[in-house]
Formats: sequence, structure tokens, C-alpha cells
Amino acid sequence: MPRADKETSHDLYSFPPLPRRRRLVAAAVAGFNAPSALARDYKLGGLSIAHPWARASAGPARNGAAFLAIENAGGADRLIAISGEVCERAELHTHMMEGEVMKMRRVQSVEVPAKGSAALQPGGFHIMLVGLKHPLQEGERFPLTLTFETAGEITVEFAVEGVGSMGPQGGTGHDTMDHGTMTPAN
Ligand SMILES: [Cu+2]
Repeated sequence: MPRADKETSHDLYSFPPLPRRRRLVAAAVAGFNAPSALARDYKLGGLSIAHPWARASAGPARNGAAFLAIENAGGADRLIAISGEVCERAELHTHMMEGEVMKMRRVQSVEVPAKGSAALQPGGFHIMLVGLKHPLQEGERFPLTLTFETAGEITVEFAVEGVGSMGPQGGTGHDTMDHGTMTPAN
């Protein structure tokens, strides 16, 4: 079991050994531009927001995770806030290794470099949907409003994909990173 501390014990879960992790990351990168029937892309200034999606809830889970990819044709920007009716609050999280344990940590923003890209994807940055008002069902869609420091606000629709989904490329069925077993923060 991972070491638990008071601040982040709700964020703890096991992570697969490194070789598998590398493969997942490689697959995610390869899939970055993959088309998807569910995807809808959005533009805001120089930003293109591709494939907003979330994982279906596992049972009555109260938290969920949502993902998207951002490409930036303009100057540096930062994703600084998320809001929506689907949950009590949405937070930006990342994953960090602490020893051999992967943990989630809240972050204040996600950098979107000039002429660069940022990916919110399983195993990395993600939007944590805290206190879901109902379990997310595969095939459902819900809106979230993204706030960028420079580009401003845009509301995008997230498509709910399967519980084990890893993203646009269809995924590997890896489910130990599911947020569904987490309990809400207090
Ligand atoms: Cu999280």
C-alpha cells in the first residue's frame, strides 16, 4: 500500500511498473492527433482544443477525470481554471512519482507553450471532477468552461468514453489509474 498522508490520501493509488508506463505514454503521444468519431475540436484565438473526453464512472464513484489536448499557434498561455455543473468543483491535477508510488497533486495551472502543445491525458495532467452530481455514463456529454490566462474562456463539450478508456487511440484497457475508487477530499 502507498504511504498515506492526510493531505493527499484520497489521491493515492498504485501505478504499474515502468516498462508498461513508458508504453502507455508512447501510445498516448502517438494518438495525440488521432481522429475520433466522438471528438469535436474547438478554437479560441491561437489555441486549438482537441478531443475533450472523460472516463465513465466506475459504479457510484463521486470523482471523475477529464482530458483534452491543446495546440497553440500563438504566444504562451496557461490553462488556469475549469468550471461546470457536472461536479461540485473541477481541479487541475498532475501525477508525480514519489519513490515508487504515483500520486496526484493539484496544480494551479497547465502551461501551454508558444507554438507548442499541452496534453491532459491519463497518467499526466488531468481535470479532476470532484463531487460528481451523477455517475458519468458512456456516450453522455457534458460541458465544462475552460479559462486561459490570455485567451480567455471557452465552453467545450466532453464526451464520456468507457471506464477503461485511455483516450483517442482506443486505449489499452489499463484500469489501475481509474479515479473511480477515490473518495472525495475533505
Ligand atoms: Cu486527479
